[in-house]
Amino acid sequence: MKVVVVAGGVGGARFLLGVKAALGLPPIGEGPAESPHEITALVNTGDDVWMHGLRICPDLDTCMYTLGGGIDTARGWGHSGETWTVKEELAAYGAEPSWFGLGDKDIATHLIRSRMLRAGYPLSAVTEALCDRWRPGVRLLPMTDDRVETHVVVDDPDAGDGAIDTDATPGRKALHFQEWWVRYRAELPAHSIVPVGADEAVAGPGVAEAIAEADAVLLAPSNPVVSVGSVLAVPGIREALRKTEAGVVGISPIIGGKPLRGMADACLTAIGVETSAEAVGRHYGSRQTSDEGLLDGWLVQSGESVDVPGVAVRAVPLLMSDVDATAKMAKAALELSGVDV
Ligand code: GDP
Ligand code: FO1
Ligand code: CA
Repeated sequence: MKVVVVAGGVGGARFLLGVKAALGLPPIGEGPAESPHEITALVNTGDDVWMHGLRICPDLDTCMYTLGGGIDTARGWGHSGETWTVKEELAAYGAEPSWFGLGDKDIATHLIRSRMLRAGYPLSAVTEALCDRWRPGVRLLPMTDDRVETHVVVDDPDAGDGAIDTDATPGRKALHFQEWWVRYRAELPAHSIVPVGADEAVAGPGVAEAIAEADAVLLAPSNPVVSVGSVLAVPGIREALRKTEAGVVGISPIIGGKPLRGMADACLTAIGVETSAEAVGRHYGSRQTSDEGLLDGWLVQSGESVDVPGVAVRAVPLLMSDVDATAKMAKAALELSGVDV
């Protein structure tokens, strides 16, 4: 069976562990060579950023390390058993940004990626090369090989400090998503969230084909704005999802009106969508009854009563507390999409 999963970082990666388990594959590492199943993740690259001359791809790395068995599970990003010597040395030089920490082991990944990108390899080829080591057992495809970076427009936090406005509106500033998310913990109200470069981007190699050939397409319980939303902003991807013969099913990252971790509520507020499973389902919309909609099915938490016109809604336990629970949830999503598991 060919399963395509649209994914961000932690929510996407943990969900992929469950999709693998639901198909009888080992959640971590590679499955048997002769497996009849092929899982492809279309991964958000809007979080990506250059720092200290290194290209960081947080969501791709979170998926790669999680599925390859190298993630720091408590943090949800970076390596397990990490050390921070380089970070401390950079701090001793006063090097900025000081609010973003790169671990020593993680830096090796960024060094290889940056060297390959500078040598002219596209991000998709670089990711494949990195996955030769980590063997995630899932084909990880960047949504695009082009540079797309999410920016967040806020009231300038340094206004009055002699700061120069970079945005056309006086007093406003566009921050890279990482600065808004990590430095300011999404506490600066966002006027807008923009995947800069997405309009001119082209879907990465294999992305459109994977969607067209899929038996099932799942939207992971990832951030609907800055993870799934960024993937959908790449021209052609939404259209491919609307056209595929596979059923398309989303899983709500919102339970009881709250995101499970992170600040997805701040992102939803910025685009005028309420933080509820129903509002996010309606935001994705129906493939059958709306012009731009994506969903045939929408999974929400047991006990929640949700109506999304034109979409089959099912309520099941949505807490990814361990791989077994996540596998049950992934199985429910696959069944709702119309395939037998
Ligand atoms: P990020 O890129 O690391 O922020 O991760 P994603 O965008 O892939 O996923 C973030 C989302 O995962 C958050 O909005 C959470 O609400 C959601 N999430 C995290 N854990 C769970 C869980 O156990 N169940 C569900 N349904 N959603 C979860
Ligand atoms: N998140 C943090 O909250 N603080 C950090 O210093 C930080 C460093 C970092 C380095 C590499 C990487 O791949 C991810 C990192 N993250 C960090 C997580 C990440 O930037 C965010 O959670 C997101 O991009 C949202 O998905
Ligand atoms: Ca992310």
